Amino acid sequence: MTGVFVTLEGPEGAGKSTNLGYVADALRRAGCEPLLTREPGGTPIAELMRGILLEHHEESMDPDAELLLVFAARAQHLNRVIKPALAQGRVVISDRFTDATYAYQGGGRGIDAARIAALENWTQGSLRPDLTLVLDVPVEVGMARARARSALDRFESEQRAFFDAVRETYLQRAAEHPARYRVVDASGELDQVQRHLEPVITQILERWRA
Ligand code: Z5A
Repeated sequence: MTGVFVTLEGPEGAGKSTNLGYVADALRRAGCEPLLTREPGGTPIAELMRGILLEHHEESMDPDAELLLVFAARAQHLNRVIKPALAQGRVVISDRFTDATYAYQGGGRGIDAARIAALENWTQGSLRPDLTLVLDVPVEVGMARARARSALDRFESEQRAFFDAVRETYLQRAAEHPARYRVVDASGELDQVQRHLEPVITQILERWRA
């Protein structure tokens, strides 16, 4: 693998999509054309699985089924899109990846992290992101943004304790592995958040050129 694998994470309403565009534009101006993708999803088959995960259903989804579906979509995405692009030396930026599984299925649903780690190792082997950007917002700020934007999906309709656990898990993982994570305060005005992203953009470019 010669490319650079960057993942963007954070709770609801953190502004991942908005800031993904900002980072990508900055990279392009520097002559680097990143591959932008997302999870769940990123290929036609994985996008079908995303629909099942995000839509509301009359039947409640079993947490194990949810976890396995997340990793099924990831296997498709990783093998069809991410790995080939990294092999070509590209910068790949994924809007969410396995940290979201630890945060939502682990923190939110209460699934043991060891079970998630077993699936992570099985699906990814030794592949991990080179850099993970966590856009952090207090739950009430993020949920207010999500509500103002559109109808709430199956995850966004969860209770407050679920979102507290999601945020806490992200921050805990970032604290445990500081070399891979950059936590950016995403609660302020957009231009302020984007100023905090400048060192991250520099870091991505340095790795890409190395
Ligand atoms: N999920 C999972 O459970 N397990 C997994 O392993 C994975 C995912 C990979 C879909 O993800 C769901 O899948 C997700 C977890 C679960 N839960 N949900 N929902 P998603 O990433 O596609 O969904 P999302 O969290 O809703 O992401 P998003 O659409 O990218 O939203 P966002 O991060 O909040 O970004 P945004 O659209 O850029 O911002 C939201 C709004 O806030 C928008 O109107 C912006 O204009 C506004 N905004 C953004 N920044 C600011 C600032 N700074 N000030 C004011 N307003 C702002």
